[in-house]
Amino acid sequence: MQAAPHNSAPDPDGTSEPASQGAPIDPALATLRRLEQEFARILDTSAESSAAADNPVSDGASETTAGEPIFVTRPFLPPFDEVEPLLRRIWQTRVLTNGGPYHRELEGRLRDHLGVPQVALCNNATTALIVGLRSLGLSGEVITTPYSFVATSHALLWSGLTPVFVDVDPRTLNLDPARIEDAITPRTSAILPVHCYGHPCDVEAIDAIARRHRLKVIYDAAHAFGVRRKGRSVLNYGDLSVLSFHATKVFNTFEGGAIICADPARKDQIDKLKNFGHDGETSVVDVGLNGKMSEMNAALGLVQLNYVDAAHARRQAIDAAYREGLRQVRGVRCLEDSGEDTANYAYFPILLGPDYPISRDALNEALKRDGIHPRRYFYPLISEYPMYRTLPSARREHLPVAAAAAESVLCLPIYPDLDEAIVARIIRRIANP
Ligand code: T4K
Repeated sequence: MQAAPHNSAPDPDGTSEPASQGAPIDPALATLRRLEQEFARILDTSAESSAAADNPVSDGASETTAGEPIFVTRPFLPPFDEVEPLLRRIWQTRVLTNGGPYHRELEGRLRDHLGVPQVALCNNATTALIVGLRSLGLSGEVITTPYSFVATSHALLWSGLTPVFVDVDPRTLNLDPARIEDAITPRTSAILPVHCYGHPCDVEAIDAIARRHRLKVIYDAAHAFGVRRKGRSVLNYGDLSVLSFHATKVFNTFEGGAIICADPARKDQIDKLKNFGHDGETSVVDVGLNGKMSEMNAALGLVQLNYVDAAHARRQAIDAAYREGLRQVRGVRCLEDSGEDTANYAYFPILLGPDYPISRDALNEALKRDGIHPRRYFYPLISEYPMYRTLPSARREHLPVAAAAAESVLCLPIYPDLDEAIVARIIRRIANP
């Protein structure tokens, strides 16, 4: 944890008097500051300084030190002292992988934490998608979104499946259910939607279409850890959901992922697929791969889970501060929630309209000159990469909403220990480009 001394942010535009002198610029920033202090207390400073000494990624010299770049995200790390005993245990037992005790414990804790029936841990979400697709026995075409990280469609190509791109809903930037049925052909076997930025898809509409046409649904839920809708986890929709625990995600195990499913028999099949297809020492039942999570990653996950609620509160406060600060800025639209009752604040995308004074790319460059590094997630569209662009469904005229979003979106920095003064500074810079 970076226990940042407040108000030490560089202020290249020289307009930061209120925040840089310690007075928050609005109530949302005041809440953010309070939670920042609570969060620092939760993460006990002695553990923090040993972590800082041992690991440059958690360097106690905070991002608010003048000149340090501020990235779109910075992985959360728990106090190293709390991880160490679990690592020692691994050294004692020499159980390093292949479904060891930490792996089993983390699956159980995640089931409870997320409120889902079955969790199969994997080494990352990309492998988990490939394993999940294999488990469903798909063939032919799969309907998916072009507005995502490229791993979503790459998993289809690795599985010998053809992506069919369908445009997104302008309100949520998730796959638009109203356009799915037109894309269904006799070759369609499944739908692969993405809960983009952690905002749920229209899961009821998608599941109804899938039932009508006897299609499988596998949600790419890489961004959707902890998201709940109508009182239940969004991961409980469809046949499968796939989570990412990559360093940049709200819950990280350095690298990692998981497949969520309802049925113990399906989990058993997935567990075999992620272990080369082995079913016992001398039996191989399918063309599996190595998708297992190691004990080291699982141990880290167990400690991380103790901090997800505090980290969530900080993300929520940062989200609120951005929304409040950008509310009056002409030409800036903050993407709204899409019906979740628990959001996870994984990303903070803004969309710049024609009435914003400069282009998205010009703002991106201006922020970078100030040491702030937002990201254009998701630009370019997946459908524009060379291995996809010749597909008929990749034509831009079929994907106008996604194409417009890719040209106008900027994801602002959001992570639990992002300093309130930096948030204020980003808001000011966007308001005065
Ligand atoms: N489906 C969806 C919808 C996804 O978004 C993703 C991954 C996947 C599937 C596949 O999940 P995994 O197989 O990875 O589990 C990042 C991530 O690498 C990728 O996991 C993520 N989505 C995607 C949206 O973003 P990059 O190339 O933008 O990441 P990178 O390395 O530039 O990191 C962004 C910033 O984070 C850096 O500027 C600094 C900071 N950072 C990053 C890392 C890795 C750190 O401070 N420390 C770190 O260790 O792709």
